Amino acid sequence: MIKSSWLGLAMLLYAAQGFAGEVSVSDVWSRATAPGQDSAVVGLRITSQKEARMVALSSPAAAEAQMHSMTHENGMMKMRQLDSLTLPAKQEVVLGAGGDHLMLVNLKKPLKAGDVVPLTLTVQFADKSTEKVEIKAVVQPLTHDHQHHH
Ligand SMILES: [Cu+2]
Repeated sequence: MIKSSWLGLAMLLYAAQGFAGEVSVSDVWSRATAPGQDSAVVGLRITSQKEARMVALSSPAAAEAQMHSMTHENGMMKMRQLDSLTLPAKQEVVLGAGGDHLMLVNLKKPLKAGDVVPLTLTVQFADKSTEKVEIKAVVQPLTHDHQHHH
């Protein structure tokens, strides 16, 4: 009995961290929405053992989930939707720390601190095979210094 519940817990942790085959994901976060805000940034750390590209993502929490890049042009912050994100082999890619990030667009309801938002990432390898990675973003409190304007 004890053995099986430990196994259950281990499997739960395994799933929560999003380890699936070649791709591992950790530190998945989003941020509570301000009143009237209907999009939210998602950050994470992702490592693929083989060279790959993130080609799609989706979440039941939003009408759309997108990959974005953020650049500064003429003193203005600009976000651009990306078709894919490159994942070099065995190299951790950090999303959400000021540059490339994921974005939930047209949220079905506001995000509150402590909410858990499921997402599905689709990663494609050089041989065109794909892997789906199920992850869960933990919603952090809205703070001033991390505001992400769209
Ligand atoms: Cu964005």
